Amino acid sequence: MKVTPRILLALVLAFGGVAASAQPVLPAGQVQSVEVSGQQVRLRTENAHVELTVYSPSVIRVRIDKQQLGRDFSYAVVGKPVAARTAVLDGADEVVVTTDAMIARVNKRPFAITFTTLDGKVINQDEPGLGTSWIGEEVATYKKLKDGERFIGLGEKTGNLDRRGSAYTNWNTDAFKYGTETDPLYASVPFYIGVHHGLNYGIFFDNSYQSDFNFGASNNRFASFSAQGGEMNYYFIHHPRVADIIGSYTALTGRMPLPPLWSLGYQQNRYSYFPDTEVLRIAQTLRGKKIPADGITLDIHYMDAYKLFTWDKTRFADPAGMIAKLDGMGFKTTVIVDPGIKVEKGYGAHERGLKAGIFLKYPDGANYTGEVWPGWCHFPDFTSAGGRAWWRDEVRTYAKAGVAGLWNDMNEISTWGQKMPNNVLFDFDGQPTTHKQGHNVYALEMARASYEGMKEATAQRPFMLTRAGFAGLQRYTAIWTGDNRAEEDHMLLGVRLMNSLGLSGIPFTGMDVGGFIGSATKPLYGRWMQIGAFTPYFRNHAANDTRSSEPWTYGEDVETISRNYISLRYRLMPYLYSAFHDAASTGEPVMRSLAIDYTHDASVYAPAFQNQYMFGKAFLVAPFESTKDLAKVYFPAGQWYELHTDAVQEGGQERIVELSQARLPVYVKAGSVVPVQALVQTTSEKPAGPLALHIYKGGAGTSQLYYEDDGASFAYQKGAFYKRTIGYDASARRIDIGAAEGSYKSKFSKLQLVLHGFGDTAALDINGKRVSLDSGAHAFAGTARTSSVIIDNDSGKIVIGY
Ligand code: NBV
Repeated sequence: MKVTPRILLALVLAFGGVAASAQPVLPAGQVQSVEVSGQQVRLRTENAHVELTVYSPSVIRVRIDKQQLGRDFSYAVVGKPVAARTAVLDGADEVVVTTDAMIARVNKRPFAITFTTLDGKVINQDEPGLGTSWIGEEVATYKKLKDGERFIGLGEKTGNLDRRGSAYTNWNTDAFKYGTETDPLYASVPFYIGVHHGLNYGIFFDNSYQSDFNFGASNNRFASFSAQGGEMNYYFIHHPRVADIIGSYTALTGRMPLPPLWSLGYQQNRYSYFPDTEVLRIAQTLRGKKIPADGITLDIHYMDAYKLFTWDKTRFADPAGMIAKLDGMGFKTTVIVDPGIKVEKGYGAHERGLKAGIFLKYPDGANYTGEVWPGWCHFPDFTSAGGRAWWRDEVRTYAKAGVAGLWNDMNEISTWGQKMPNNVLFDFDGQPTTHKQGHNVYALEMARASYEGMKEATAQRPFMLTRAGFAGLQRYTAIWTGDNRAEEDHMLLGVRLMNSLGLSGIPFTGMDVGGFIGSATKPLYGRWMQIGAFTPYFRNHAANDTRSSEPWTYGEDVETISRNYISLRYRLMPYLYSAFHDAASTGEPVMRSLAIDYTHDASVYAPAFQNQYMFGKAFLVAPFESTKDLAKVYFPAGQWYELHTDAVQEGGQERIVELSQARLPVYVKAGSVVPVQALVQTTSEKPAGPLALHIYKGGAGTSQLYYEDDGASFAYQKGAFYKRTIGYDASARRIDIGAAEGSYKSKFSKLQLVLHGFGDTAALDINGKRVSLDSGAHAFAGTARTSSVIIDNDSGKIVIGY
């Protein structure tokens, strides 16, 4: 056929896609058709297929692809859409989707989405000229930058709390010795929160390919997110409170199950403690020196030649015996697990893996071989049901020996810092794909297999720690921030990393306290221990070529500081466990960046104050370098009690505070109720005396849930818990201690009130009874006063008397 210009034109019109794909940047183009079904709207644009789904009044999902939308599959998302009133209006110029909480307006020419509040305020909108487009297989959505817009979250990312002006990449990386600006690090959480003009929203980009986020870096026009393959697939979340955005995000990606109580205790770690006698010596020294602790962790040297699921029998002749001894002393044992399985004839795990055919493979069916600790290794495919099942079986050997926790390391996958070939195939649960899509979810699925395996084998709550991960990792595991350095700025960076992880739905976080690489100075170590006591996962760790780093190795002063702060944490255990219970039920983090509760207060983003955070809802922690004598602390709105002196500080201002090596600046928010117990040396010890409820006068009327259970099993899911809500209303001078709920018998037979700042209060209404605070020996005059007001837990009676 002779191709005339007319035929050519017809061809171009008929195969618009062919012509369009010749464009260097392919836009979604104009909307051509609209189809509405219930809570879903499907659109066909010139170059794309689009689907908007209302997941809840506050969550709208957007899927966009060049092809027909494919299998709807995600390792991150476990939440399903809920019935939500949805009105869809298909007009000439736009499609308007209205829920009870927000409006999505889809412009038709060209395709672009604007999200508004119900009264029309723009929360977030596609950059009108850029929208969603492709460069080859790379898909990107561009959002218009708003004046003063800030960006927070995005998981384990270095840099400032406010990420405006920065760009980041999500590609899980073994970032040994990372710097304070290094990106990417180990874990990827493609979820961020935008804040401007009193409005907040969250965007979760559920795509496991390498993704890039640009928050107005090297441009003043847009914030964008892109991935090297796959769909544009994001969830837009809007709530007036950041806490609720995290709530909706974790309704989608899941929440942390309650961890075992012991894992909130202090953990002593080193690369590596061996042989068994050394492990026991460390445990005995902690006990002897009255430094409370609950966990000991075994790094790679417990294995025989780094072969997973084996023990070096010269170092650990009787692992079960040693673990039992540790258990008897109130220590739980965690062991490290790496995904690399040594290629070696006769090595059981390798042979069984080969037989089960569960290792990652090249397209020609040969197993992929990469080099790591044990030498050349094969790697289980955790994205296959078979791979996970195989791993679950293998980890039983640890459960059998009495191991209580698994520490999932090197799971980026790290092969000596080398890049794994992209043609390695991942099963991706039945839809084989390449390393490009599988890489970022590998660690998430490893943690899942480890968690499920240990749970099946022990029927107890297992403790899990991971280095790498993806959105949703909180369903299975805690995370720590990898190989940091024993440097002042790293300590503070660790705080920011954890604050950011908390904003990103991950409440159980830790850092190597004391620093992994290099050796800390005495003051730095002391300060780090103080801060560590106010972080969710509190573990001291150090690399193999560093000096000993146990709390007693830095001299008496530092030992005392460490003991004091670890002991403080143990006294606060009832508060901390309740905060973990909150996190497990709401998704809100334990370590709360001030951006959560004081979102629109510009000061919280100031570089000088951005490291400050709330530990639970009561404590304001202001971490500083150990080298400083003076520092500025920002006190957000409200009133704040200095933890040790009860001195009251008015909020809404900054103050210069004097620093000392012995004290970390910590303040308690007025109106807080803080449950405290007597000192114990391990969480397995029963605390003596009553549970003291410390109440700090002031605030706007609060309630605190006190929660307790056996701390180990899943019986709490069947009602075996004990909880009470303690309400405190300062203006009404009322304290209401709610009835005990649940079938679990509290370990405290009595509750006691400790009142702070009530010196000028004559009387309080306690559970409807007027109690004079003036009578008797001025029981409540001055600062903290312990009452004789007792709630008898055993009889259920509230006995108020002197
Ligand atoms: O297993 C040894 C280390 C471990 O101590 C550390 O915490 C991990 O982040 N591991 C990395 C292996 C490589 C260390 C150079």
